[in-house]
Amino acid sequence: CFGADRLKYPMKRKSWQPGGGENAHGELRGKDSRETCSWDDAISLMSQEIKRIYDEFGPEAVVTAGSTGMFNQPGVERVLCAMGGHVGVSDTSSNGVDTFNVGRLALPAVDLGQTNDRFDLKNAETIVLVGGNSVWSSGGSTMYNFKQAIDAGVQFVMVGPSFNATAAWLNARWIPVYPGTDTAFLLATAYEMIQLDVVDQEFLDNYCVGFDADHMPENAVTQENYKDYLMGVYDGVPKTAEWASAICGCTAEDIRWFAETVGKDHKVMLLHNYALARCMNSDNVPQAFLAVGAMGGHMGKSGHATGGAYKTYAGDCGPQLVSHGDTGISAEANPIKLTVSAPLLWESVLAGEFNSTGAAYGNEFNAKDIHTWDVKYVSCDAKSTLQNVMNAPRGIEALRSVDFVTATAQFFNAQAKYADIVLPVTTEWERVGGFAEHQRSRETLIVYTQVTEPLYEAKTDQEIGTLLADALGLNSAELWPVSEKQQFFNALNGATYVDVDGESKPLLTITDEDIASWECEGTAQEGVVTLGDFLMAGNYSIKREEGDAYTYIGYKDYIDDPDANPLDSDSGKFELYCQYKSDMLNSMGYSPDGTFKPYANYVAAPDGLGREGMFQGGQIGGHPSEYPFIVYNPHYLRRAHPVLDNSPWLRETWPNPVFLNEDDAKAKGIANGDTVRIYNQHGQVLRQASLLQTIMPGCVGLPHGAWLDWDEDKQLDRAGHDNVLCGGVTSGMGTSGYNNFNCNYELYDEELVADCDLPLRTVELA
Ligand SMILES: Nc1nc2c(c(=O)[nH]1)N[C@H]1C(S)=C(S)[C@@H](COP(=O)(O)OP(=O)(O)OC[C@H]3O[C@@H](n4cnc5c(=O)[nH]c(N)nc54)[C@H](O)[C@@H]3O)O[C@H]1N2
Ligand SMILES: Nc1nc2c(c(=O)[nH]1)N[C@H]1C(S)=C(S)[C@@H](COP(=O)(O)OP(=O)(O)OC[C@H]3O[C@@H](n4cnc5c(=O)[nH]c(N)nc54)[C@H](O)[C@@H]3O)O[C@H]1N2
Ligand SMILES: [Mo]
Repeated sequence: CFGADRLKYPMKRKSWQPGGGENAHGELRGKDSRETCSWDDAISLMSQEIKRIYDEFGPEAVVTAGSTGMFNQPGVERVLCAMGGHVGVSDTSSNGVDTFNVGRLALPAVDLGQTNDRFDLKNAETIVLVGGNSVWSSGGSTMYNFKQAIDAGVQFVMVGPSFNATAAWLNARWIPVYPGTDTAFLLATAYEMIQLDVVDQEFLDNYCVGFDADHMPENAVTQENYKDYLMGVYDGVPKTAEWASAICGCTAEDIRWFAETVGKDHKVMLLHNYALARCMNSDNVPQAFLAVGAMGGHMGKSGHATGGAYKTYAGDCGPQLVSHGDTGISAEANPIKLTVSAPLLWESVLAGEFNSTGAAYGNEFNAKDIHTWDVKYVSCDAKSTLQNVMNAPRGIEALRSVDFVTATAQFFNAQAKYADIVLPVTTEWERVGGFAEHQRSRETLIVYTQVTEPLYEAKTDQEIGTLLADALGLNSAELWPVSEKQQFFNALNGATYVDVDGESKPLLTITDEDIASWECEGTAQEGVVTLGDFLMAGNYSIKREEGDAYTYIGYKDYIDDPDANPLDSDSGKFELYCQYKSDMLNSMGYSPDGTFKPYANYVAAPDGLGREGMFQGGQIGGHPSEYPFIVYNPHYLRRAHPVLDNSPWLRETWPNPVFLNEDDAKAKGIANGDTVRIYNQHGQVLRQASLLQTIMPGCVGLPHGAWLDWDEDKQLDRAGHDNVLCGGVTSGMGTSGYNNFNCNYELYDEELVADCDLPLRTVELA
């Protein structure tokens, strides 16, 4: 907030003029100097250009990748919706392929709260983390909760490409698997569970469909079942430990040990994060994961769980116990229903056509549904699009090809650097208040309030939107009928908690004097904490104790009485054969017809191809490969995506190296601290090497979110921007598969300045 590099004034790119075409000098985006301008001038230029573009080309020439801002959708996006809409960018980012599969498949996903409450962790014998690195990526008391389990003697297992900080802290047994190969690992686990006779047949018969020929769902259009697939009946390939070992890189012994460990005679919690779902062709991983959990009978009972572990919800699930109320203002609907799939965004802008798969949350699935478009305006609003969307080098070209680019920003980040008009937006500290939505738990509500007046000339999203709407002749009072203060007050007034009888009650005691002093409208009420105390404390936590009424065991209702509490799937049961899943995935058109079966089948990835051979030394599918390594992107402690990556203190505390397997790197003559060029067919980046024995041979860990530092001449990124190596490739249901791109690396003859010693990224003024 107070950083010396904070953006202070609205700015215009020097060579840009409204009117499009030549006037835009798009080719100078990212190179040009800047002029500061007044808010009046910035808004006037912006509204003039927006009006021209909507009048001449209509809403389909406008793309915006906005997300929810403070309370609601960000200001510029709201205005664009009122102007007639824009093409949206659909992305499942965090959850990868898991987003779709939940629900109809009745999959255990963390968002649905289907694993157990934190107090139950210690009742397991073994807790398996398939991916996950809570030490770096979960806020709150996640590691404290896991500590309770360690103290109770629970054994942890980590499945994934690195023995990361979390695995080390948990003293976990590590089963190394290459990124994007979890489906193969889980298929072999299932096969070996059958061989070892540790399958809970009763659970499968009562709660699942599709495991064997005798328990098929009514809507099945084939006779194929999961068990016969595992045995190799359909493709002649039994999914043995040896078969999977060649794909995922762990030993067959590891897989058999794992199969025994997660068998029906043990109390096991199977927890996954989403890194394994953020891989190309990982579409079947949710169902393969579900199947192992079901075969072990690990649902609905204390000490057993199968589901997600993510952010502050890792190891702590159940319905939300304390929540804020509505703000009284809802998102402006976007009249344009077309969306472009994020991995294909930049290539589609350049190509002049895109498919509208609505991959994230829509219902129209078809990559062959091609639309032509001629993008004139890209608005970056509350999203780090040029950072977080795949294929950044093409992103730069795409941005240079359009008439107009705008960004709201707090610092001179990638979006701001390539934009024509940059509007300084406030941080959380400069606004009336709000709630932490992502780093909380089911039992805590975190609130923040204003600590400083807006710095320099920064404005809130609502203020920006209001100015823009007025300049465009829209009715801003209709777009924002509620003030920001009143919105915050409404959310406080409507805050609730769940009492021990399961009843929802007002959280805050609010008096008539409170209402008068806030100068807001509201209702006086009796709660369990006063408004003043709540705001002073900054949070409210439900008091919890062992065995209390809030204790939650995922799927308990269903397991106790499946007829009375059917699941959301078509059959009402866990679908190890799910007709909807394969019909949906095959209809998307990103993969050859029939690629996906109704059960979890193994599908090799398009780019992160052929680990089969790599394991045996640089061979892919039996052929030597130019890119024999796999790069994945751990979310990094120093920042939240790119946010805060500009802080010199954080840079000093956590340098941003590339993590390499020590033996691999030494074989290439690379030592700790050496500059390494990491490259593939999509791009190249530089980073200092950090050599570890705790990352699998063949793997490269390139931390997610480093601020783009693009060298135009050499066409490489010095900061190690991850989306330079993640090309615009997609698969399956069209999600972003960040974690399994092939790459190679070599020693590079250039000394890199440590990130913390680089000058602050401030604006060059003309
Ligand atoms: N400090 C910080 N915290 C964050 C974030 C941040 O940027 N910075 N981002 C937040 C957000 S939005 C998210 S989505 C979460 C993400 O946080 P996490 O869900 O923890 O995801 P990652 O960091 O991508 O991956 C964690 C670990 O999974 C393993 N892994 C990677 N690929 C695979 C795979 O294919 N299979 C298996 N089995 N394991 C794999 C790697 O060992 C990696 O270290 O973090 C959140 N928290
Ligand atoms: N290669 C690769 N790419 C990835 C990932 C990966 O692992 N590898 N992870 C993916 C994941 S899991 C996620 S969730 C996405 C995240 O991608 P994004 O949703 O783009 O996340 P942020 O970078 O947090 O973007 C938020 C932006 O909004 C700004 N901002 C914050 N508050 C406000 C506000 O109130 N108003 C306005 N106007 N702006 C505000 C911030 O400064 C920041 O620039 O990235 C994805 N991209
Ligand atoms: Mo995420």
